[in-house]
Formats: sequence, C-alpha cells, structure tokens
Amino acid sequence: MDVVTIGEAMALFTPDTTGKMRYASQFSRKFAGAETNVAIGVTRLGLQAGWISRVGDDELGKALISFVRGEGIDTSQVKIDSQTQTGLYFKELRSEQDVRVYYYRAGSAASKLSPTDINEDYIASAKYLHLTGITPALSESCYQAVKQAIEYAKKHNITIIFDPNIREKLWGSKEKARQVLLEIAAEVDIVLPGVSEAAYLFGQHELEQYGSLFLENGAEVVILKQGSKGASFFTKEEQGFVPGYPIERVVDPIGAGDGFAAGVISGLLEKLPLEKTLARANAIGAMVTMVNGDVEGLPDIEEMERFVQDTKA
Ligand code: KDG
Repeated sequence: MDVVTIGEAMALFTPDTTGKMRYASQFSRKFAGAETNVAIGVTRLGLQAGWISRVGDDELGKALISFVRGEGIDTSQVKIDSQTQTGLYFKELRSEQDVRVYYYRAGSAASKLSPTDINEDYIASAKYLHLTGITPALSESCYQAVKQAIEYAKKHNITIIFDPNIREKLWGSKEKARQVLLEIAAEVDIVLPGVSEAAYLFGQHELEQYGSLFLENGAEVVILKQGSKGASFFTKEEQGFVPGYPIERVVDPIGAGDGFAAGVISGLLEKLPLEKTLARANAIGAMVTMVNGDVEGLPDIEEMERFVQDTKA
C-alpha cells in the first residue's frame, strides 16, 4: 500500500441549478470526504490507497463503499455500523465566489470511529499515512483513533502527512481546534496548511514566518497553500515558491486542496524535488476546480501532463 487514510466520507447532494438551495428541487448525488478525495486522487495517479472508516448499514453506506472500491481503493478496513447512519453533506453553488457547505453528519457512523478500528499491521503496510484535521473534530473517539494511528505510524517509521482542513462548523471552540491541530501538527512529518489556516493557528504573521512557526512546532516539511497563486515550501535547509495555474472559470473549488495533497504525496513518492512536486500539486488542484464535484476533476497522469503542457503557470 502506498497511502492509508482515515476519515469520514459522505453522500454529497448538489442542486442541479445554481443559486439558493431553498429553490432547488433536483439534486445530483455524489460522494465526497477529504480523505477519500485524496485516496481517489492518488489512485488515479497510479498509487495504491486504503481507507479506514465506518459507514451506516444503509443504502447510502452501501453505495459509498461500492463507489470508493470502484475507484480502486482498498475498503477492507471500512466497518458497517448497524447502530447509526451514513453522514450527508450538501454543497450549494450560489456563485463562483460563494460556495456553501451544509453537514448532516452529527452522530454519523464515521463519528463512532475509535482506536479499536485502527489496525497496526494495516498502518505499517503503508508508505504514507494521510490525516486531516476533520477526523479529530468529529468526536473524542475519532480524535483517539487519529492518535492511535499516529502512534503506530511513528513506531513503524511511516511518513505522516497532515492537512489541517479547518472546518469551524465541526469544532466546538476555536481554542479547542487550535490546541488539537497544533498538537497533531507537532507529531507529523509534512503539514499542508492554507495561509488562512496558518493564520488561524498562529495568528497574523508574514507568510515566510508561518514556515518557521510550523517547523519550530515539529514538522519537517511545511507546504503553505496559496490557492490559485501557488504554494511555498519550507524545510530546515531550503524554501521556495512555486506558482499556480490560472483558471479562467472556477466551477467548484471544493476538493482542490485534496487534489493538491494527492499531487504532493505522489510527487514525494516518486522522489521528485519539492519544486516539481508542488508544480504537480498546483496543477491537480487547479484541474479539480474546473469540474463540479469534489473528485470528478481528479486527473490521471496523462491528463495532468497534458494540462501542464497546455497551461502556463
Ligand atoms: O476538502 C473537501 C471536503 O471538505 C469535503 O469533501 C467534505 O470531508 C468533507 C468535510 O468534512 O468538509
């Protein structure tokens, strides 16, 4: 296995019309979740991914497993929970600049994930463990599951990559969010915050300073995402900036960060230098925004290379 990830995926409903969702009567049903988005992203690029989660014993849970498995991901560590249901998420595309997300996931099957769902051998079989700040926000037992996975990964020298993915709606308080996310960021090898997330965690600073702050906090590689502008990287030895790809029309920005993360993981696994890895990540993030849906725009290697050739960064 190249990558193992842990977290909740949901049935995603998007109105077939843009504008206020209250007027929509026709919806498309898709599936999404930051962690499965990344798993699908790396799988399209030719890697092998596994997903640890729980879904409800319901029709959407069954369809969700079929979908993720159909994308080529190992779902052997996904448990079916007969006590509760699969979470839902609605994405309202009011305009290009105004995309709103509504969760119906409190108490969902995935929120019941706990340390007993984390199999040590499974984590040890991976090269990378991918984590987001969404999973520890779901419940205390999810937080404990993430801690367990980190402990196993460290024991077996598995590289841990962490995207803070701050979702304020899921955290009871900003203080709690900060404390938990900084605690996890201190334990991992690579962190992937956006600039606004870095400001959320450390307060307002110059961009370069966020690199040092995450390094001092314990990470070895810091990748600071700046949306379509590009991304910066920081290690103890080097730092740099890689420009992004301008997109004429953003159809749906949600999921771009997960495509970016998939690009980072695949570049690092191919042992590309950080500049090339970030150029790949920027390209995939941009491609995701051109298509409606979190995962529908994720490219395979050939599509990605064609995009890079045809689009000037
Ligand atoms: O990164 C995209 C995710 O935000 C989306 O798929 C839904 O997992 C999700 C979440 O918790 O916000």
